[in-house]
Amino acid sequence: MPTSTDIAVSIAQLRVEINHHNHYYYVLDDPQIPDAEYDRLMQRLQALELQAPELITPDSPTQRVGAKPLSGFAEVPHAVAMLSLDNAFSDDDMLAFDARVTKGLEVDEVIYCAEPKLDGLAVSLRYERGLLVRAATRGDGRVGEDITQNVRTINSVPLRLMGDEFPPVLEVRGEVYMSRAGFDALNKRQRDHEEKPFANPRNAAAGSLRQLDPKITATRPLAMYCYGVGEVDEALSGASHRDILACLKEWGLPVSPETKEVRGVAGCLEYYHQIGEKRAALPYEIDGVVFKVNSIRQQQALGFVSRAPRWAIAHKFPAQEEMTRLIDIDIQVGRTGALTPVARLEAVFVGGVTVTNATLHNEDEVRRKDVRAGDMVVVRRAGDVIPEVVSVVLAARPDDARAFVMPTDCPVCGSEVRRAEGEAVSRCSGGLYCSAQRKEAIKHFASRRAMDIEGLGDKLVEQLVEMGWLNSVADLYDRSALPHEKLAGMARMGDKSADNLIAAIDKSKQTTLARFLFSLGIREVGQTTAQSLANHFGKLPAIMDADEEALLAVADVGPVVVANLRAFFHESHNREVIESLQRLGVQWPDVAAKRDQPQPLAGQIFVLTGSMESMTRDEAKAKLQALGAKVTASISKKTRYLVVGADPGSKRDKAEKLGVPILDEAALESLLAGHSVTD
Ligand code: I6G
Repeated sequence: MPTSTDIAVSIAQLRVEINHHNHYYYVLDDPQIPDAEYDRLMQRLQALELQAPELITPDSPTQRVGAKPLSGFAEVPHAVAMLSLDNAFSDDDMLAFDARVTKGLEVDEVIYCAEPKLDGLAVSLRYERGLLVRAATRGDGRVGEDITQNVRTINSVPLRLMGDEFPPVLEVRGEVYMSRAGFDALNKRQRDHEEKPFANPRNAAAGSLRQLDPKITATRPLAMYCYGVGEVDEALSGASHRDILACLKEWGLPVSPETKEVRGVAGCLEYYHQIGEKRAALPYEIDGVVFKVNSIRQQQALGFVSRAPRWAIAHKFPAQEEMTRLIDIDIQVGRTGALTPVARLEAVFVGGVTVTNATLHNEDEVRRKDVRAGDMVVVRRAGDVIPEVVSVVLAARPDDARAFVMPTDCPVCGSEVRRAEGEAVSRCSGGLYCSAQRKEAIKHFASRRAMDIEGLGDKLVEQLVEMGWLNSVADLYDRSALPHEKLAGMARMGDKSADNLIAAIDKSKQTTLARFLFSLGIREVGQTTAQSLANHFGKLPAIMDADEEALLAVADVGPVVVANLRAFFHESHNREVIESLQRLGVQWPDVAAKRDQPQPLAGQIFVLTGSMESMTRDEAKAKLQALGAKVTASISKKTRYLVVGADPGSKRDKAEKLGVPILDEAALESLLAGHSVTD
């Protein structure tokens, strides 16, 4: 029978151990033990605390969630005001800021500390003798709201600081945010429960922090990065902002790994452009970069103007959301006949480009957002993502706004529009009779990842289809259907371009089975599935005639893909097109079917980054897949190898952080040649 002292000792040890693993998992992104082992530690602690409830303290890792719902948020005055930042919207604004700083300090050049500006919510954490006692929103800068119970549920926020070097009173300022992946998962959950999804990660983070019931906040994937301090009752060691961040990190607080010292305004602008390029690959949204004069002495010399420091500035990226008028809702018919409602907009500059169209996804989305022609809408364009209508500004709705009705006939070919039960998408039933579907099918067929016909751009395909000269992909290879003169006579073509295009078409005749299958544009058959089918069956006739059971035996192939494959190959028109293509010279070597081929990389996940010299990334991917490997776009703990070419970008950093082994091009070639590599 353990004594009460034994229990107290075990509890103390478990708390230290769990806090250590929390820090590695949530703050350093570098888990040290499997999740199941962590869960076991937590369960053991819970069991011991149940035996000795008098030993439960507020900083125990079991106590993150558990507080009762509040009836409202109490006010919290900030001992040191939470300031705002001045903004710079251009390089010129940055030059002007730097000129003010250097002039004020009477120096030629300043060292700045740079870090991304997260698109989240500013909060202040108050630690007393290392314990988290209060968390508050910024509010109006002088008085915020008490959100302690909610912030306690954020796993990357320590309930107790690490070590014992921290000042007795320490207020830490930072930004609470939601990662993109967390946001997507939350919105999926919201939709599954028929609840309203959030418009963007910032709104989701704000909504989650302002929950009166901390149990709800605990289910929300929030995180935090700290960027500075408020009230501190002992001078912090260190002469620079960077030193302060290093202290915060040492005490277990999360600090952005992107933080960097830069020299002068040139260094600031370089950092801004580098982060801008990395922006879409970051796991969270940012809306700019913050630059701070690094030396604390220089910060003090510069001081403040009204409510912003003179020594800091936020260099903002172009806004990703703007308001504009929705003129009308058009219908776009895609390759598979899907009818997509598209908003035609009054031109608006958003996310760094002028946008005139934005997707509305499908009929249900239009209804859910209640978007009507004539409305003022919020348009979002993030990175290279297709612009979308996020929401309607209902207060600005005109009396004559027109509701959307999905047409019953295809606006391009007049065929009946059908919406299958349980599906969100309405489709034109015209198949390749519909010129819109034909255009898209041919564009897909010719695209780089499919038959790779260089010089056959989208506009040219559209014109050729409209002229009635290109009715099927087989016509591309048939010089009697599409002779040199016709091609040369098209807008922006001529003899030379027609020659080049015909040479590119001829070159594409030598292809691979996987590419050919992918180029057919069968629904849900992407590159990976096409490669799996090619690896498994080796020959096209075997795929065309495979029954359901045989198809289901292929990796990555489920009932939906089986149904699509069977429907496609059942269609006599499709078989005829394939026959014509082969008759006109399209060919590929048979692949050794899976049963004859070794799969030494089966079950291993690879990620490719950077450009390679001896092969393209697509070729490397195909070769890896042929050996059974799975090739994915993003790195996780499950990744077996990251293959890096030249200019690898942020994936390399992530791999190093997660301990994923890295292969260079030579090692990849050696692996593909059947040699083993050492991690
Ligand atoms: O709102 C903010 C975001 C990020 C900040 C900030 C920051 O540093 C990375 N820094 C300061 C000093 C302030 N607001 C006032």
